[in-house]
Amino acid sequence: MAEVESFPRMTAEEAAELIEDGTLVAFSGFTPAGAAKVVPLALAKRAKELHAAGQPFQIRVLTGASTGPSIDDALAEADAISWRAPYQSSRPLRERINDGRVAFVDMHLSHVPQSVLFGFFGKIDVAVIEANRITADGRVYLTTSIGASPSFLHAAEKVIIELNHYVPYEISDMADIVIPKAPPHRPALDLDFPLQRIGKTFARVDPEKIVGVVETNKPDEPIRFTSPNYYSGAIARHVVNFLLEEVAGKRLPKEMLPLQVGVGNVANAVLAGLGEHPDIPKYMMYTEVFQSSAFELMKRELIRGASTCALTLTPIQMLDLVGEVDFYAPRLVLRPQEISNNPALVRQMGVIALNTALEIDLEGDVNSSHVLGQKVLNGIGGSGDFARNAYLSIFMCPSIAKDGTISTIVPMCTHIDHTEHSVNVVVTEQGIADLRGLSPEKRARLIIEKCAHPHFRDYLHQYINKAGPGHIRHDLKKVFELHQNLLRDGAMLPEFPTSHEIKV
Ligand code: 0RQ
Repeated sequence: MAEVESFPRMTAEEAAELIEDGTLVAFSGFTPAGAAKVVPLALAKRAKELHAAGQPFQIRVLTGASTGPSIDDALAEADAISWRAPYQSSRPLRERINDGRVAFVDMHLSHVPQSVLFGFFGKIDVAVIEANRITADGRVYLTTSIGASPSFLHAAEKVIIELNHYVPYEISDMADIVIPKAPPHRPALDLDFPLQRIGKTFARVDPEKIVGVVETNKPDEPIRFTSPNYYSGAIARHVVNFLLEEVAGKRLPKEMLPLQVGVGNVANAVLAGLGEHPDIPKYMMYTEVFQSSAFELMKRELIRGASTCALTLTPIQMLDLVGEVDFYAPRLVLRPQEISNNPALVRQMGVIALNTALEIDLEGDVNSSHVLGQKVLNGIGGSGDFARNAYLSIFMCPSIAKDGTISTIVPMCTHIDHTEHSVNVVVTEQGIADLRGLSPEKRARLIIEKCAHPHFRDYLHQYINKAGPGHIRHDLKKVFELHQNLLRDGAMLPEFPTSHEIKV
């Protein structure tokens, strides 16, 4: 590889030696796609050895979004992370965030690159970025995600490249990379449809900053989804019927508008459910994660094309993608997260946003991130970038959680990621509540009737009946009674049937 000969090659262990205690390290990765893999593992090993010798070693970790286990699981288990942003989905890291050992900053994902550019995180000491090609003049071809890597490469003082030969060039050539300038010199983005290209297929780095190149040959770490079940199937059916009614009512064009679909089991299953319906037209996606169910729909030509920030696919799908690259390349564009999640572009293109909630309150506010308002699950991720600016913002979740001990429809959310102003439609397996144009009391009654589980409906109606008058009706003494019951008794309401008897 003539073009990389001028850069110092080294092992992952040698690269890890270049990273000092207390530094801010930016890793590539948006989901496990394109995440650095070998240097973080070597860093975790180094941290354990230093800790065993009684020496401190912790770094501050910045990424595009969640990562693979080699970053978050390994570094958290080695107690090597002191601070983390902007999103995570790692069990060991979550435990340390929630018991106060790791300081976590939960952020809108579109804000990450510009926060780097504006200097809001301070100096980025080192960027560790996966690429499959670099050139002597500083072109860096990224792999299965773009994330915030172009901005990390631009801002970091030192750069370590994980040169991953597993990822074929055809994938990096799907990239369309542009870094918007800082205001007041920031022109509008001239992007009118999802597959339009406005940038380059590579990111740029000052070659002088490259302190190490580590050669690897590794696939992305897999992500596992639970199989679609009764709940996700019913939610998908409600969403499909709703979209078809919108088309019939001419509130949506007949070819639909681009879809964004969030992360997790529910979103993945709902997307698969959309594909099953013969009347849903072939559509485009303007989304941040192109995950396995979307890939299957594209393979069947039900999705016409997708703009995304990451390809979060199974190893078999990745082989399929490369084997049929002539089919997929014209249909996929990989963008940096400040473009894939750009609020102005979401508004401009009229994206339909489908995101998942942990709990939804009677006004239509949504909690997507914090259990009982206290313990973070994953974070807000990109959901806010889309929900706030969507043509239609739809939130979905099963009406109950944890075998029915929890109602996801509650009088007031214990933490709010998306306010009632950013939520048009609420869906559970029970039904769909179209909140557009409704006053708070009407919204509350509709959410209870259409979306709450029957076991909780009487309680919720009584709550509203007895709440004090006002534009929004609440009883401040009882507003968190269900949550307090859960903490005290292990269930929001007593006498819920056991899971196999749940009436749905
Ligand atoms: O717990 O794992 O112990 O069984 O929460 O719930 O139903 O499997 O849902 O995998 O679809 O994830 C909101 C977390 C949903 C995800 C969330 C428990 C439940 C289960 C997970 P177990 P499910 P999903 C852009 C989009 C925010 C970021 C986002 C998410 C676990 O979608 O992180 O949208 N969204 N990004 O039992 C207590 C409740 C609960 C509850 C469910 N009310 N109280 N626990 N659970 N409801 C993409 C990116 O940003 C990259």
